[in-house]
Amino acid sequence: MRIVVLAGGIGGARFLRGLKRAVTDIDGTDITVIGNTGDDIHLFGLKVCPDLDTVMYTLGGGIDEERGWGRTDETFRVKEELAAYGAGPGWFGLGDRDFATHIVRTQMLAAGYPLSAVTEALCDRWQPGVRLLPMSDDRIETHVAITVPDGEEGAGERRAVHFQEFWVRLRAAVPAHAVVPVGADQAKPAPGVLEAIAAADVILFPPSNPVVSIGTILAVPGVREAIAEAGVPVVGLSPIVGGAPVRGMADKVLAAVGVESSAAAVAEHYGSGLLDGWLVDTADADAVDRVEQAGIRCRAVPLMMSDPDAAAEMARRALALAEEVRA
Ligand code: FO1
Repeated sequence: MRIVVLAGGIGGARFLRGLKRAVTDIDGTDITVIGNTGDDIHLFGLKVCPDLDTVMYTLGGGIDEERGWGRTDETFRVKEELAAYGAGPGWFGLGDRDFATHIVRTQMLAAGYPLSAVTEALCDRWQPGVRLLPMSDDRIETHVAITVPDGEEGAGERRAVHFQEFWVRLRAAVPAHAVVPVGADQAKPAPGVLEAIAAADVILFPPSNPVVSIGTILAVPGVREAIAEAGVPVVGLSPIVGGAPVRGMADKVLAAVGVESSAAAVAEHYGSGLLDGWLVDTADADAVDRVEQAGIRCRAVPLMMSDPDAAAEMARRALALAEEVRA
């Protein structure tokens, strides 16, 4: 069975760890991950790809489990030295071991390799057990229109900031008025992306951020259409449980795009043209009817990824729903 998964950062990576565990005993199963690159940021002359690295490190065994991003057993001496020179920004925590990934990536990009080839080379070391494709080799950066907070120069004014500044420096604590994947409309899907979707037996939307992760991948021209026309079950898992995101700031960016923070509203946001099935948490069992009214098969199952076994069970339920929809 060929499985394609659109993945963002921490939630997507943890789901994938469960999915790998769930399918180990199913012969001939392979997983292709289409990773979000809208979170990418250029710092100190280096290209950092948070969502690709989080998937690669999590599945390759190098992730810092407690933070959910960056490398385990990390130190921050280079970061301290940069700060000593007044070389900003200081708010993004790049660790010494993590820097090696960005140096190798930037070196290869400068030598002319596309991001997809670079990602493949980095994965040679990590052996994530999935094929990890960036959604595009072209530069796409998610920017967020905010109101500058009090106490900052330009307080009260509207300004666009890089997603990482919104999420890491501002802790998503300011109103987000719009989310824009800058460059998406001129971008192309990376080599292999459309082919993987066309060859898939099932396509999964893990509990990643529906706006800045899954939404950004769907904003790459051709991707949404390819999924809608793939003719195979597309099943998603709600990142919203009981009206709040399990992790991160999905509620803030959902508001920016006018979507209520509920499991049902996210399913409706994706739409029945895209989604065939949707898993909500047992806490949202009352949402099942509304989702089914939207033409999307819906089941209520435990969706808290408390450990890899719980994530594996969620993956099994998603695959089971896909088979139910296929029938
Ligand atoms: N998230 C934080 O909340 N604080 C950080 O300092 C931070 C640093 C960082 C460095 C490398 C990396 O790959 C990810 C990092 N993240 C950090 C997480 C990142 O903001 C998120 O993983 C995504 O961009 C959202 O999924």
